[in-house]
Amino acid sequence: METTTDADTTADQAAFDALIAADARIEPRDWMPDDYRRTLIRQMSQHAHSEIIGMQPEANWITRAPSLQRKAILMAKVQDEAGHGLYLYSATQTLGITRDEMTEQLIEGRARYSSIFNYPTPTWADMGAIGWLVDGAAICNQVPLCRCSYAPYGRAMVRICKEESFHQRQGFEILLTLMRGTEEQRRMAQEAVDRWYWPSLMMFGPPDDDSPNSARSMAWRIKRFSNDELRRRFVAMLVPQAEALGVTLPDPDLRWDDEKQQYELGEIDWTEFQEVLAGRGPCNAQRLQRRREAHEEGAWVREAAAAYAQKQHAGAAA
Ligand code: FAQ
Repeated sequence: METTTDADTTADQAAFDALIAADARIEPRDWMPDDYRRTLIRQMSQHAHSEIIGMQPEANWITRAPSLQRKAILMAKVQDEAGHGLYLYSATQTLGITRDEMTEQLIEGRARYSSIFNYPTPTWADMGAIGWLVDGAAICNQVPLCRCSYAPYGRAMVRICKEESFHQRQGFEILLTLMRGTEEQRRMAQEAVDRWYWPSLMMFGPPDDDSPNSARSMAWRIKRFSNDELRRRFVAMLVPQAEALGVTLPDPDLRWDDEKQQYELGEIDWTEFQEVLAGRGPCNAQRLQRRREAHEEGAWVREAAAAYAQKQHAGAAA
């Protein structure tokens, strides 16, 4: 039996540190510190859960989309989110956790998923605001993750980001169509932007001073930029787009600081963020309940797939 000595571990750690310092990639079979593995499992599984729970606010509008074309586009988008969840679960499994364990953590309410998916979607304009703001925030956060030091995560993010770019444009286009419509449609678009703007800023996580994981994740090159830096980049991207749309970003304190060459944002309501994280957002209970039901309703599919796989395996072995 092989035993691991202190000398082995020190050499492994040195090899890992050298890879990180060289900005190279860590592959699943490479040695990695336990905390690095745990951090990745935490972030990647939360990310996967977000994609899966994130299907719900938009799926809510598939039957009520205003035209056949809008319905087809929305269905494709929601299916893309399912695909993102699946790549991310697969990538997370390379770290030694099973899909069943992750699913259990989610449906038992022990896992986090993005705060943003606990808000309701009362009008069609919310589909535009989600695409423009939520997918826009996702792109700003996730493009740097394409260079994440853990290779399977980075590879999954490349494809995901391409699809998110399409999602953001379709959201922008929904809002543009509404803004070129009637007075009532313009009001509907502005109200949806008012609803989603602040929650989309919260997607980037707590302020840097209050972000316990950032420093280590940045040293490990999992995260490349801090939460506040990405949040500011996102707002800088939104400002000219809001102007093109003719919508107002609902932050009277938003201003360009010429000296710092960056936007200064108004105060974010971090109490609201903490409430949503604690499970007390507008839709937390409903989202989890729906996920649990879907899991139970899907039991026969899992059983059938397992029986089929067993049959194939028996056939191949005969
Ligand atoms: N919601 O120390 P930090 C999408 C937690 S996908 C809930 O700063 P970290 C596509 C955090 O987990 C959206 N919890 O943590 C789509 C930690 O708690 P823990 C999802 C949050 O990890 C579009 C604690 O607060 N994207 O939108 C949130 O360094 C449309 C302290 O925070 C990703 O997951 C939050 N917003 O930075 C789908 C991207 N923020 O675990 C459908 C990958 C923070 O210690 C429709 N993730 N927390 O108990 C990341 O980049 C990072 O994990 C951050 C947080 C930036 C989210």
